[in-house]
Amino acid sequence: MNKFFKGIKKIKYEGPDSKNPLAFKHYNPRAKVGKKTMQEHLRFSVAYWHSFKGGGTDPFGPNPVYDRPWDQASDPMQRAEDTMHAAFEFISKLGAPFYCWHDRDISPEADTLRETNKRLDKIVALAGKLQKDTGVKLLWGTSNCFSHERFTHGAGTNPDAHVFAWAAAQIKKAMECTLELKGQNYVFWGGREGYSSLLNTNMAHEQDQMARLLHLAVDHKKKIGFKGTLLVEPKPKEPTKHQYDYDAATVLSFLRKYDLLDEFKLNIEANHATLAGHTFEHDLQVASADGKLGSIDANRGDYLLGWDTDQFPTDLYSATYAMLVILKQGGIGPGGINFDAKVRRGSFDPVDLFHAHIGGMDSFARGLKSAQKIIDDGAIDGFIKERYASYRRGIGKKVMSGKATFAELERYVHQNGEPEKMSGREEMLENVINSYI
Ligand code: XLS
Ligand code: CA
Ligand code: CA
Repeated sequence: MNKFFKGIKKIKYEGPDSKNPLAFKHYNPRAKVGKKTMQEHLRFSVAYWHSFKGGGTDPFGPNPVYDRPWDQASDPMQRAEDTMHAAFEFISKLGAPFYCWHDRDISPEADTLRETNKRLDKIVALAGKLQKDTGVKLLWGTSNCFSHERFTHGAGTNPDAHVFAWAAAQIKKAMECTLELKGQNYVFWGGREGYSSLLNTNMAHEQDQMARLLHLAVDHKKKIGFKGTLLVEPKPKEPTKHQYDYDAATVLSFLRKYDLLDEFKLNIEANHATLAGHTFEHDLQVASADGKLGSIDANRGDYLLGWDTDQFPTDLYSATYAMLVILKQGGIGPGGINFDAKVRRGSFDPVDLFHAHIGGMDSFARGLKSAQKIIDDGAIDGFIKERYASYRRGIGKKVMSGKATFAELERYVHQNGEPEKMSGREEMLENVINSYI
């Protein structure tokens, strides 16, 4: 396997002092942090679409600019096979344990669903062989129900039931392919499940439709014996004006309303959280607090740009805050940390894919090490525990046990007057975080 990334050897861990740009400085897969190895903690995954199918196009430059020798053959199936070989060469050399795909990234659509599925079967067989040869595993599969023109007005939320049927048929097959490749999760991202204008939209109906689609997916999961986790990935907008899966809190209440909460977890993407007006760690925390943080897309946005730039993560604070949430909930598995990220348009060389992933993996490795130390030292947790101490005794304990009444709380205030002021110590806590980074 040395065809598309010639001259690049397996990326090794060389330690923080290394000046080799094609080496890890912090990600040492076998090194232990706490009770697990870094590889077990971080479960890194490479996104097939951005890294192998993306062309670096943007709204002002519709023609591809990336140099991608594997995506050149005139026959689309040859292109798909070459791309699969390139992907496994890249992922093995990088040393990421996982990858993930949309059905239409790995195999091109044909004229009929029957023919499309046949193509998919052929490519899935190749992927299965390459997974076996390399040991790379499938973190998740998903269905692209947003690029084809039939999905212009949505997939599961389309006003036309014929399109709903198409989405269902496509998801059915993608779930089966995910099972075939022993995928550990299956993702639902509603790229066009929202609206462009309220003037032509029956919102309540569309949400009922979406819930129907997810219930059908749960039924099919059980029918085929897929044991992986079903994940919904929130995103607020773009290209739609509004997507129903706006953010973690919205998705959780949607799942609760439609009796789907037991069957799903969330895949939280950094950039989608910021587009929703939150920090990454906010949405991670919202999902985790409900026991529903299933997986992560670690790509970030640019705070000066209002769209989904899907950049590789390099911010050590963000990585540390993310790892704090993950460690506190006991890990991210069977989900992982997926780089749903693309190199910038100007970074068109294949080697740039290595630089980008190495940077992302090293950032999260540093985040992991800092977060573990912060937790081991009780540097933040001790403060938080103390802050809520009044709920573990006296009147607070009674409140939490559900035994206090309004009348009793009123009596308490009459007897005890004003509470003592307590500082939140934000600046001190920020300094504590700085001392670990
Ligand atoms: C796009 C989404 C997409 C999902 C998978 O913004 O992030 O890539 O992760 O469909
Ligand atoms: Ca994503
Ligand atoms: Ca994105």
